[in-house]
Amino acid sequence: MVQLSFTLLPAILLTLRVTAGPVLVDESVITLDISRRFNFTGCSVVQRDLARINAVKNRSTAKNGRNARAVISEPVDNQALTYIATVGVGSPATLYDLIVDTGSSNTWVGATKKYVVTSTSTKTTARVSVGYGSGFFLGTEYTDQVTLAPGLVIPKQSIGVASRSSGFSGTDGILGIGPIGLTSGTISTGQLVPTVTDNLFSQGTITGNVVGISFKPTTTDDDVNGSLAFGGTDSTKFTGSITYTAVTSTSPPKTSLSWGINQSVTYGSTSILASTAGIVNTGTTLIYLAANGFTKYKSATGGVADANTGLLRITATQFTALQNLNFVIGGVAYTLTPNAQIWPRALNTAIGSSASSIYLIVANWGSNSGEGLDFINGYAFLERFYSVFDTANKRVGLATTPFTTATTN
Ligand SMILES: *[C@@H]1O[C@H](CO)[C@@H](O)[C@H](O)[C@H]1NC(C)=O
Ligand SMILES: *[C@@H]1O[C@H](CO)[C@@H](O)[C@H](O)[C@H]1NC(C)=O
Ligand SMILES: *[C@@H]1O[C@H](CO)[C@@H](O)[C@H](O)[C@H]1NC(C)=O
Ligand SMILES: CC(=O)N[C@H]1CO[C@H](CO)[C@@H](O)[C@@H]1O
Repeated sequence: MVQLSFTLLPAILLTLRVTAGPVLVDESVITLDISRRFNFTGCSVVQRDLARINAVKNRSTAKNGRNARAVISEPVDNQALTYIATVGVGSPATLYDLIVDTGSSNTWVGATKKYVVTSTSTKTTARVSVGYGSGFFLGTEYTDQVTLAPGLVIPKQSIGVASRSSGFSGTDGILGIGPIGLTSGTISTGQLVPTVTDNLFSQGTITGNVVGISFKPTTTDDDVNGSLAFGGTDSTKFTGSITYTAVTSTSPPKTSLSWGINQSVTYGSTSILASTAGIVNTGTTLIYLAANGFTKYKSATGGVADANTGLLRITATQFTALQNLNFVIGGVAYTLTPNAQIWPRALNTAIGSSASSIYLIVANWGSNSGEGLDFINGYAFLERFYSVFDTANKRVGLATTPFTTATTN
């Protein structure tokens, strides 16, 4: 293993904890540490998640993807929980703090820190606009050199440069690592925009068109708790082996444009959701289940809706009686222990609730199953399992980690 150094310039935010150096795991896999940032302002975690997911759904169902306008009027303007990668653009590189998002595929900068034009910057004639539910950006498409880490350099990456954006206070834009199909209709030339992973792969920098993602549960609000592996998987971050499942063929809506999979859900021995399609998404904080499944989970746990947070609240007695929640994917059960089913208690006050209450991290998607987007496995799931987004083979991989059954809460 070779340790590389990656000097990070002082960040504009006092709260940004700079990440450790990226690590070359083997010949072709390079990992990049990402830091977690929690910034609760205004509306509930649930409102913010639902707005963002509706935007993903709209993007993947729209005929031509041109629905940014519908999203611009969306009043939700906050970010609750995000993972940030510090990415260099230009030469010499300016560093931008970008949200890592598997639910969108355009990479763009300029929301907070202004884009700095250098000798590697080329302005194109294309306009770009993307709506996220929790915000949007409009601007111009450039090509520029993008440096994710030493050895992970893309000389001519197509990136958006924002002239207007909303909902991205405290961050500079997005590193979109979703499937290329989600860029449909985002730029005025009508072309698709290859992602950073697509370009690293096509230029031969990485030998697999794959991103492996490791997040860890945490109880503090701002720290380095994740890493991205480009080109393969980082075996130091998971236990056992990775099981892959094909991206779902279910449509409509075209869940397969995002990272869609088939999954069934049980609580103890009670069936909560029969096998159906949904997505695994880093742009979502909680886990969402179709209304019919959520209702079963609610009655099985005894949770009551908490108006303040939008989450289910349980008593200490109900907590001790919680059973495992199992997500069956590709024939393998991925289990959330009772401890993994509750919101980090140390962050209760950060979401505007009482420190002594116990909240569940499973929330209501709102519509019944059968629509093709019947669950969203967000961070609450991804912090307990290693995930692999394999574009080349159109599949999603999952594995247990040292944190899968850890008591962190
Ligand atoms: C999604 O599209 C519907 C109509 O198709 C629109 O009413 C809604 O505002 C859109 N929501 C988001 C978040 O884009
Ligand atoms: C938190 O969000 C608010 C509102 O969006 C923003 O003004 C503030 O700068 C953000 N703080 C950080 C540390 O990101
Ligand atoms: C997913 O579920 C759908 C609906 O049951 C089924 O048609 C499909 O074959 C399943 N598997 C994949 C990989 O899409
Ligand atoms: C669970 C875990 O590994 N948490 C770590 C998150 O990162 C901070 C440092 O930034 C560590 O102190 C925590 O232990």
